[in-house]
Amino acid sequence: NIQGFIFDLDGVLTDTAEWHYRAWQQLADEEHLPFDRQANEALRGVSRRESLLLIVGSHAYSELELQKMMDRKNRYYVESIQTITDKDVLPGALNLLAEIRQAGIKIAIGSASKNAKTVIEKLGLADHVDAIADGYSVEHPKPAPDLFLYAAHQLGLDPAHCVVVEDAAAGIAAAIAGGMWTIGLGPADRVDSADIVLPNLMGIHLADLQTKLSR
Ligand code: B16
Ligand code: MG
Repeated sequence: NIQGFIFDLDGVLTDTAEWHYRAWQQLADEEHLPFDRQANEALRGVSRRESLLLIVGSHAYSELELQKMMDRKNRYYVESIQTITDKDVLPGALNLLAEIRQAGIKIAIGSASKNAKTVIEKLGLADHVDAIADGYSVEHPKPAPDLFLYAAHQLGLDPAHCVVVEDAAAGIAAAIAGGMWTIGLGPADRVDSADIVLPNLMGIHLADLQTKLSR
């Protein structure tokens, strides 16, 4: 039986992916590195450093240059998320969070982002969750299980009693590696290793998820 839900942030509770994309695109354009929406798909749920390494490819940059580029991308991104409000919570998410809390089940957010706390505050979700694991919480990013194990630990729960809700292949892999149940959001080819695959959280009820996960 499920005692805790761990929600990814970007792509699950809100759509900051577009802002991440635009910030990377601006950086790539300035650096004359080839990049587009298609290439951006590989960056979904991937940490800032890993994302940059995917964009620069085999181009040689020093560690200092990489650091400066990461800082620059983050400045563009942070500037764009200032306008986030509670209207940017994705459809169905708030209702599901309320049902979970009502049922006495614990809730954590497990996001690779170092900006997760800011985004959660701006979305008005801080009071809806019991714990936050973010880009500062652990050393090894998804697909390592560390972030979700940290979140389960923060909730005081056995990972086997937790379910992770994710939109990224790296996130589903991380949850499976951590011995957790998985709900994948998005096209099946991206999250098909999840226990349950859904297009998004719209119209999704806790009872339906519990039934499917107990089978
Ligand atoms: P930051 P998630 C991830 O958030 C994003 O999906 C990914 O695009 C981003 O690169 C990563 O956070 C790091 O974000 O640069 O703000 O630290 O999906 O794990 O909530
Ligand atoms: Mg995500």
